[in-house]
Order: sequence, then structure tokens, then C-alpha cells
Amino acid sequence: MVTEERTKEILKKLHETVVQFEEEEVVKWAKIALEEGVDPFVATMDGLAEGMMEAGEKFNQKEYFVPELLMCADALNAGLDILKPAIQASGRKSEVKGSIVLGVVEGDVHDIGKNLVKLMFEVAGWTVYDLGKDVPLDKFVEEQIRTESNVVGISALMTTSMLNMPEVIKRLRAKNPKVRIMIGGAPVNPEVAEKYGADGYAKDAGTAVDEAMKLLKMLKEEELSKK
Ligand code: B1M
Repeated sequence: MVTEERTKEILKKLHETVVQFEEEEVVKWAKIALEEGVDPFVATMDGLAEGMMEAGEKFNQKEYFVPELLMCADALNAGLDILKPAIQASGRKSEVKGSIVLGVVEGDVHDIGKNLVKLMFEVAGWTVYDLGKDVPLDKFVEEQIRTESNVVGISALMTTSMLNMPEVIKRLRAKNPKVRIMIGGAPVNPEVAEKYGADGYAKDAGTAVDEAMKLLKMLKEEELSKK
């Protein structure tokens, strides 16, 4: 059993090596995390993702620029490649399963958070139709119709790109009033979700599946009450 102190040390190393974009070191510490029994989801969120947050702070301070951020993202992804199979293996399949169309809205290329959200849905046994990043608004609608998915998840990381969300929601509802829509991403919050007409909001990857399950349950109850 890994001690709390050692866990903290490993998380700190994962964090620091992402900030320093030391890809090989990130991989090394991700492997150590697994060998020593650190929860791979905790290693991802409290180690790798926290490192990316600090890189963001450095970007704010004009200490880092886009090339550094890209190298940090590469380092994070290298660590995620090691931790992902362990997260998938540790996943408890949920009883309620659904399918979700997921993507980062048009005008936005930030996909690290969306990829973590995707991972959590996969771990829970959902079918994920991943549209990727910078997704044209109508693509969400087309894919929802094609796949008959119960839920659509839209991510945005910028105060500019988030403005595209209400239009996607409007178009989705026009084609299928039954679809359940959830949004997420750093500039979004429950008030924004309500204002934009979304059915749900999740603040992070850890809570996204629960939120989607809630939406699915409500949808099923509504369908039953109509019978
Ligand atoms: Co950019 N970027 N970036 N960037 N970048 C931000 C977002 C910014 C806040 C930095 C800053 O100024 N402080 C800022 C946006 C400002 C604004 O709001 N207007 C910004 C900017 C300005 C830009 C550029 C314009 C820079 C430039 O070119 N001058 C450019 C934009 C290009 C574009 O999109 N059109 C740009 C580019 C990039 C990189 C490509 C270099 C890189 C992205 C690499 C990639 O994603 N593949 C990058 C990065 C890495 C960041 C920061 C530093 C980190 C984002 C991140 O990955 N966080 C970011 C600053 C910051 O956030 N501190 C910043 C880690 C990730 C795990 O968290 O994405 O929040 P997050 O995801 C969380 C939750 O939000 C939630 O769960 C996730 C996991 O827990 N969540 C959901 C996300 N989606 C969800 C969906 C859900 C539910 C939950 O349901 C559907």
C-alpha cells in the first residue's frame, strides 16, 4: 500500500515534469505511480492535469507561450498513454449505459479535458462518438441523428468559443427535442448551462458520467410516464 507521503511525492513529480515538458520523465513517473499503486485516475487528475494548470498560469504570466504549452500537452499525453489502460482496467461498468456524442465546439482546439471526459465515459461502459476538436456546429446535430445517441456533450475552454454553445443546443433541439445535452469546460458553470438551455453541466471528468446518467434516467422516466 503506497503511503500518503509517497503518493504526494509521485503526484508532485508528475505535475512538475508536465510543467517542465520532460516527456521521458513524465513517462517514468507515470510508470512508478502504477508500480507503487497510486490510483491512476488520481495520478492523471492531481498530477498530470494539475501540471497543465500551472503551465496555464505561466502562459498568463507570459513566462510560457504556445510552443511551451504544446510541449506540456505532449508530455501530459505521454503520461496519459501509460495511465489510461490502468484507468480503463479499474473502471466499474455502470448499470445505466448510454451513448454520447462528444466534441469541442467550433473555434476551440483545447481537447485535453474533453479527452479525459471521454476516457471516463469509456471506463463506465458508454459508447462514445468522439467528434474531436473545433467541431462545426452542425456536425453535433448530424452525428446525434446518425448514432441516435441519448446524450450530446459539448466542451469549450474559451470565453469566445463558448458563445457557439447555445447555437449548437438550439440546432440539436430543433432536430430532436428528446436529446439530452450537457456542457463543460473551464469558462462554463451551472448558471451558463442554464442560460444556454443545456440540460446538464459537469465541472470535471470525475463528475461528467454521473451527470450524464442523471440525464439518461430523467429521459427514461419521461418516456415511461408517456406510455
Ligand atoms: Co490555450 N487558452 N490557447 N492552448 N490553453 C487557455 C484555455 C486560456 C484560458 C489560457 C489563458 O489565457 N490563461 C486561454 C483562453 C482565454 C479565453 O477564455 N478567451 C487560451 C488561449 C487564449 C489560447 C490561444 C488563443 C493562444 C494563442 O494562440 N494565442 C490558442 C487558441 C486556439 C483555439 O482554440 N482556437 C490556444 C492554444 C492552446 C494550445 C494548443 C497551445 C494548448 C491546447 C492543447 C490541447 O488541448 N491539445 C493550450 C492549453 C494547454 C491551454 C491551457 C494552458 C490548459 C488547458 C488544459 O488542457 N487544461 C489553458 C489555461 C487553463 O485552463 N489554465 C488555455 C487541463 C484540462 C485537464 O482541464 O480543459 O479545464 P480542462 O478540462 C477539465 C474541465 O474543464 C472539464 O473536465 C476536464 C477534466 O477534468 N471539462 C468538461 C472539459 N470539457 C468538459 C465537457 C463536459 C464536462 C466537463 O461535458 C461535456
